[in-house]
Amino acid sequence: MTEKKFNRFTVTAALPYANGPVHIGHLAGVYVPADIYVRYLRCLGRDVAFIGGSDEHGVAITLKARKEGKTPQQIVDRYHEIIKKSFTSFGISFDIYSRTSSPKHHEMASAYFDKLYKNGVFEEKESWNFYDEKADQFLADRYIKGTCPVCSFSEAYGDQCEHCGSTLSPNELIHPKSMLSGEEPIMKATKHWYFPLDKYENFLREYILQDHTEWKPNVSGQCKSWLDGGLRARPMTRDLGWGIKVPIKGATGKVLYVWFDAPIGYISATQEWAAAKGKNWEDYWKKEDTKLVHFIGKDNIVFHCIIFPSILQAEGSYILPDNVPANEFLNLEGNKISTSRNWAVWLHEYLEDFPDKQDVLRYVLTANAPETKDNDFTWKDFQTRNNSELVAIYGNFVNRAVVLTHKFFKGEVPERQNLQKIDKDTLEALSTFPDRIASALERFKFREALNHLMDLARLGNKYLAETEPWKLIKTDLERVSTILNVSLQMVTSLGLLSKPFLPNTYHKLSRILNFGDLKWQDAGRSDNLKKTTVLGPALLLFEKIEDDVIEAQIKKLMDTKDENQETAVQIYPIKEKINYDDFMKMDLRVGEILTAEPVPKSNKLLKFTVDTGLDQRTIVSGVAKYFSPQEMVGKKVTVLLNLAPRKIMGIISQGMLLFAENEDGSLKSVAPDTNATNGAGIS
Ligand code: B3M
Ligand code: ZN
Repeated sequence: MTEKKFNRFTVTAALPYANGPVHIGHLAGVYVPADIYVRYLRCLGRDVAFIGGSDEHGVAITLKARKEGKTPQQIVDRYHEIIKKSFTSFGISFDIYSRTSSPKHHEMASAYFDKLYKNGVFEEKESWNFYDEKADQFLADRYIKGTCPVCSFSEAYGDQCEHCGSTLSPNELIHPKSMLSGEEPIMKATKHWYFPLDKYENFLREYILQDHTEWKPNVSGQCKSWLDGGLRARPMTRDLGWGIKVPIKGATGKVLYVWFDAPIGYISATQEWAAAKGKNWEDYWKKEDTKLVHFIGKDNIVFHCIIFPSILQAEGSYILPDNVPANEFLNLEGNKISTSRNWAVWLHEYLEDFPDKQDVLRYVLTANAPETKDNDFTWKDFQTRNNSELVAIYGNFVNRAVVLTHKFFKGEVPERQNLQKIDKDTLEALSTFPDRIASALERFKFREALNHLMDLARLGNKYLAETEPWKLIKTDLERVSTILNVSLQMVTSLGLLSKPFLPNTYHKLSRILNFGDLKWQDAGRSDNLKKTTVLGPALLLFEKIEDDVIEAQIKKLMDTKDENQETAVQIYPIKEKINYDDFMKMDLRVGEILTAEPVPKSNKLLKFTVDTGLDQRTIVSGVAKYFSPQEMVGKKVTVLLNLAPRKIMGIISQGMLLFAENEDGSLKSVAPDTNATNGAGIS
């Protein structure tokens, strides 16, 4: 397939929810790769719009507001500023960082909805939802809590049990309660406007699986499983007070679904930016020669590859995303990053603890990026990469070439003559780096591109190690002159090619080498630095990070874990008293696992066939994180036999297996010893 020629680039980065600060997981997953890509495009002189902003609607923000006794607007005002400031300080070079609570966005998103409505795109449907009579409002899934039907965790949300990870719907909860009034909610009819996603299956199959075979496998794979799982119409309105009012009659008290309005935020932000720059925003969203790229985390793939393109297609005048190079997740010290448990390295705190070390974190998060699978960030790895790679390879090479030039040639770039084979081979190798790096960047392979950059620094160190100019100074100054000239040509290209990855380091090198107006296109040449050039002072590019600094960061994190441990145990205060008869209603038996298998589209559930001594039945448990199917087969278990059957991920689960939860959240099976017979009663 011939590579399409683009004259313009619209690059978006996922709009972070304005209900908390940004952490290294966001940076690794979305913002650092996006920023590298746009800086690279700008190095090529391309016409780029880099669009960002805060996502300020949705239930999560209203929950945060309730928890803090603030209004949603106060919450988003606070975090929008914190996020925007930390992106700016870190060097994420948005052309605009807007926000979806802006009047401009409200106007754009409701006009977009209205156009689809008038074109008859939506299906109006009535559904039954939980309603809190005391609070006089419908309840979003997250506003309902109850007992999980899978693991009996008493604090499960209406959409998900955070304990066993099961995806739930509110009517599966046992004893649901409204988080607004604490009362048991009633079911009440409500009307919503559904986008007929099912009608876009053929379009999506062609758009994703035929027209864009170049998409990352983790992205197209997830899209294919969504398509194969069958698409269904999805409501694009919600019964919520906070959000963009639905601009049609009969929709009082309803707002646009956050995932309808937020991606349109990319468009409204572009309109805002273009107006300020005297540009035409439609060039960036409606011209076929514009390449639209969305940088996101894997949890946003369905919204950016399935729903948003269908909504764009339904309107008919927009281009479609040309690529969505989603990254996987970054974990922290072996655990999932968690905002609620404060298990994170916050960007604004990093900037306080490591002033002027933005490039170090950019480097580590790129070198360790979760591009194809989840990856882990550890502070030891951060220290090792800084000390063994940035200091010992990159900084060491630059420093030796510059210091020796100052020492032996008063800082003047010496001339090159009588090239030997090693000089010619090295300059030949130098000329290959720009294409190697550009090719990787064009394919969104940022780890690979950064590794090529470091290979250039490794080549420089190897060249100096093999030519040892410091030993020739007394005997062959001409040779030293040539060696340092070759080295400085390499340092110049290293600087030019570093600009997308390590912008601060690029600026330092441009001051050291005075290569002011050289461009990306000059990188790889052997004649960039002229003999007349006088070098600036040898600035320190990177400094060693000592053990005590890292130990302090690890301690800070582990203290958070200890706090969580305490709360983890407190999560289960003793439940309300019951009488003997209540207990005797439960029919607990000894059972045995006959078969075990994962549940499709869930990484938390296992489906068992259990021999209960009375029958063989299917039971679904949220234990996949702690047990493999293989290790469960043959295990004796305790079964709650007479729990009403529940439909979980489409599977009828007839009963429940009992597990004990350790302080760290891990589960252990509760089982009689092996000689108890299947069906034996437990009381
Ligand atoms: N606010 C980010 C998230 O899911 C979500 C992205 C919107 S991009 C239009 O955490
Ligand atoms: Zn559960």
